Amino acid sequence: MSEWTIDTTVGELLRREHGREDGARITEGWPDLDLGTAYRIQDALLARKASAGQTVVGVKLGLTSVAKQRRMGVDVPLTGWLTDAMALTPGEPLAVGDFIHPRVEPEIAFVMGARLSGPGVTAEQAMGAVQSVHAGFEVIDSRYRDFDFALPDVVADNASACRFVISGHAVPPGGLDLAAESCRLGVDGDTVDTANGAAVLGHPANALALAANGLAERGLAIEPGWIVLTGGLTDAVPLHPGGTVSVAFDSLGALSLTGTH
Ligand code: 0L1
Ligand code: MG
Repeated sequence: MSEWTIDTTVGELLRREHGREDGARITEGWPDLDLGTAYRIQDALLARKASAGQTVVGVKLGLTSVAKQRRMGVDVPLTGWLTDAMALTPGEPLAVGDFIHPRVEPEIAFVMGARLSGPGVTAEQAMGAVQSVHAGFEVIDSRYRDFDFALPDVVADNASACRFVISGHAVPPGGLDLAAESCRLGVDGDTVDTANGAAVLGHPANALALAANGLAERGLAIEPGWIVLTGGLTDAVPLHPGGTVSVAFDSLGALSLTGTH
């Protein structure tokens, strides 16, 4: 690319997504790309998807666990957009060949009952706006080679968002201890990891508040009915054709996702 701009970056990220092709960091060619501009790229990418008929159904948080931040070499959480085209129904398989290098991570998901508008939203206020809590999976698929990026790259790339699914089992938030809520992640029937909700910034409500306050800086709020994916509880695992990733939570139930060709 001879000159990187918001428009050319959006075009390149969409080209990679549609062509199932990864590539180098945008910051290799645009080293002074800052975080504010990266979020403008993310919003411009969303506008292109909206003009193609997609609608926003929620927001995701990424890099909310210290372990994952260390592994990816990025030290702050970020947000990205969820659209209707990214939603899988429970039990629907993922056609792995449609993507670049999809990986799956278990998440605690919220469905919002009330608008949540920052700044200054506390975790308690955030939980008060939640209608129901669900077991979820996010499928991430970075448009960067080997998931290798700096923070502005991954923000521009809509936080590697690709697909997601939440369980149809809606649990009311009252009475749940989401910091202690534990999950067991399985691949093809073998347990590969365990974690609890405290892995997400100490409590998933902290992630929700952070998203509301971050969106407020861009004049945006979390709307009623939106889904919020609060961040991976464990490391993401690759999904292969014929393989199944499953998660079993204490109180939120179980979910599985199978890969096909
Ligand atoms: O949802 C996530 O935590 C992923 C955010 C982007 C980082 C990655 O691609 O691993
Ligand atoms: Mg995630």
